[in-house]
Amino acid sequence: MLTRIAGLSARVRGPLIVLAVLLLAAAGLGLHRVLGPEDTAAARPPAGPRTADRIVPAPLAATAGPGPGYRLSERTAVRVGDVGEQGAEVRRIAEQLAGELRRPTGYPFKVTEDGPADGIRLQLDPALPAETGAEGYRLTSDAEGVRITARTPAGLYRGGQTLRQLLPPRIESRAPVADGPPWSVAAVAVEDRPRYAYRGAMLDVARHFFTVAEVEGYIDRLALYKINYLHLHLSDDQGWRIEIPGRPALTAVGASSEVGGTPGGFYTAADYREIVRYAQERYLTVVPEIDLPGHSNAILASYPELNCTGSARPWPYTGTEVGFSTVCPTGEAVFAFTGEVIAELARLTPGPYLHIGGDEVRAVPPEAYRDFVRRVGAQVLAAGKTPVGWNQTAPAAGPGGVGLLQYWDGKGRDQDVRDAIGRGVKVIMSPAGRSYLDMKYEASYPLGLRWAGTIDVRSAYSWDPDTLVDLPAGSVLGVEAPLWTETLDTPERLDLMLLPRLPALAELGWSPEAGHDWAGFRQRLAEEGARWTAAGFGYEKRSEIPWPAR
Ligand code: TNX
Repeated sequence: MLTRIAGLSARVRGPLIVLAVLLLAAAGLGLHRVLGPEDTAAARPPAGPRTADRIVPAPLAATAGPGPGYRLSERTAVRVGDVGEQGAEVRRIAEQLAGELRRPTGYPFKVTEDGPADGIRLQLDPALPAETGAEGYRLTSDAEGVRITARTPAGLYRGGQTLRQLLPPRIESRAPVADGPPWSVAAVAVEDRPRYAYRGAMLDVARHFFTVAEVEGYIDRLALYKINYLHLHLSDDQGWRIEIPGRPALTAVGASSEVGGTPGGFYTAADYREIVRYAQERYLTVVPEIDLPGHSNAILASYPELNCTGSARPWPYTGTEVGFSTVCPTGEAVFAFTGEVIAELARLTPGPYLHIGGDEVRAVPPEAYRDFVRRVGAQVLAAGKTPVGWNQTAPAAGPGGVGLLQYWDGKGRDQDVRDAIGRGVKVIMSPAGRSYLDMKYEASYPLGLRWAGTIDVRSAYSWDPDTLVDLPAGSVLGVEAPLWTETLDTPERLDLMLLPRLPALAELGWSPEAGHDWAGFRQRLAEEGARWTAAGFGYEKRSEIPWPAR
């Protein structure tokens, strides 16, 4: 008696669920309710088991099982099974999950290698089908417990995020929940893996600086939705945000300000390492970006000798214009500078990518621009990393140069991108009109910009990364949602732009295209509001989403 849920359209899925419930009820198997009107209309927070039909991003397949599911208790242990070579990491993931469950429930969640049969079990299983991949997992729950299996620790971690979503929203509370609901997981079998290998979010810490703790809070939000890359925009006209040995003016001068003239800030190497570590523990890879040759006024203010066009503005530059600055694209002093910066970033960054920007350069002729990007790209390759560039760098992309393009504006240059794909390059889709989380929800919205249009939740959700732009099949590595911060100066404001749109982008990146369905998505998203409130995350209560009345 199985009902495959994801992968079917809502039209087919709804009746199938109803049919399954009726058949199971008729068979006297006592299936828990799947989705009823009381879930959304309840005057009190939902207390019962949650079903797989509420997982965001939607899983590849979910099957509502018979029986009452599993209820967490004082006795629930987290077992890591036969741990093998990667045992320490599996144990760490188990400890992290146990820690998250302990806070609201107050239960001890002992992490053990054997122990009682019931409980939560995390098990590596190399015998799972190869298509499960590096991030796929299986999760099953019944009266005995919850089992997550995966081929890799990353898969176990992603499965753990699904388990959080299968519990009542108050499981996200950072403090003990008095009078908590029964902490129950519905009986379910989930089989899951991502559509795309790259599912990113970007934070612009250059226009406004955000502290390590604030960036870690941002990571918490991303991890819930199975985002696996965090792109940090570390330099721009208004500020430079990372310490580089031998280049003290970058931090003494370049980091001293931000948009609006407030003080700015920067990350020491230890700060940056801490962000990388925190991200890694949640299976996110940091992609640092130093934007060159444009967006470089903070560099020029710090080291004026890197300027040969007179493009610098007086320091500090606290406005929000773009495209005016450039480092000298042919100067040897500039390549010495980029070499030092790249070497340090490569040393501090365990991930495979370094982003070299390349957008909005007005002051450099195309040939000089292309040669500059190729040479900086070669420096990144020599440092052992793959250079990533905004789509303007397409003419410099291919073997020996930029290896991954981030598509954001197109602006009639799609052919350049197609040509680069012909040279073996892949693309991350960040179309500004769909994925830029700094765009306003609607024209009258107080925060954000409008140059790429307005983006409500529905339009953030309703596109296909493979087909929005005419690109050869198989060339899209994934999606990324950038959050530029010209108008966003506090973590509270970041939240208002991020939630509820980030989950829309996350679902485009993770879930099978065949299951995309706005009507179903907005229902699942509505349930996330209570989860964010419990976690202390702010969000914009857009009227497009049927938030339950509380
Ligand atoms: C365009 S996207 C930019 C940024 C701005 C952003 C604001 C890109 C590569 N360049 O410099 O912050 O628009 O939405």
